Amino acid sequence: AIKGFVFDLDGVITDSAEYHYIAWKNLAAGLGIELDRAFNEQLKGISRMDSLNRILAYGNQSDMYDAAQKEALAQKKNDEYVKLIQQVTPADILPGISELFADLKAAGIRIALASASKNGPFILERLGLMAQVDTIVDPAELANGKPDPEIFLKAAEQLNLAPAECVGVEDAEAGIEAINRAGMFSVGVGTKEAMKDADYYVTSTQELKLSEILRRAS
Ligand code: B16
Ligand code: MG
Repeated sequence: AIKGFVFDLDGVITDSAEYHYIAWKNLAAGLGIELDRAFNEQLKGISRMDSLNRILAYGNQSDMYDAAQKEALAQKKNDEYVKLIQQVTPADILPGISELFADLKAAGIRIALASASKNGPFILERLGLMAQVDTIVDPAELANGKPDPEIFLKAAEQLNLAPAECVGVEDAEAGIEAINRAGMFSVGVGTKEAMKDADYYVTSTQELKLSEILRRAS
């Protein structure tokens, strides 16, 4: 039986991707690299430093900065991102998520957060959802980012559950791969094409219904 749900944050609980995009776009522009939304898709679910590395590669600037300079660039992006997320309120919870959380609580199913974002706890706090989340994986403690299954395996461990007792919910292709490799039932939010490897997918968070997910997962 399913006893835990493991959620990605950005793109599933709230749309912080837009703020990541603005902050990366501005940083890249300062380096003479122009980013668009299509490219931004590749940054979803990817850690801060991996995102910077992809942007530098995209601009053919991979060898132009040493580790310390890259740290400074990543820090600069994060400073702007942190400023932007100060505006987050409970109104920014994506449609259907509050209802899903309430249904999970009522069913006695525990909730974990598996976000690559080091700003995850701050955003949950701003959304007013901190009290409803049972455990949060600290991305700073992970050796490998998504699509490696580590973050989802850690979430199951923190919930004291076997991966097979958990459902993972993601909007990124790398995230679905991570859930599948962890041995959880994967639920995707996105297009059919992007979510082709998900065990079950919906096109918007509004369609995430506990009864339907449990029916599919069993
Ligand atoms: P930070 P998720 C991810 O969140 C974002 O999708 C990704 O764009 C971001 O680079 C990453 O978190 C790291 O975030 O710079 O705040 O530590 O989708 O895993 O919830
Ligand atoms: Mg995401």
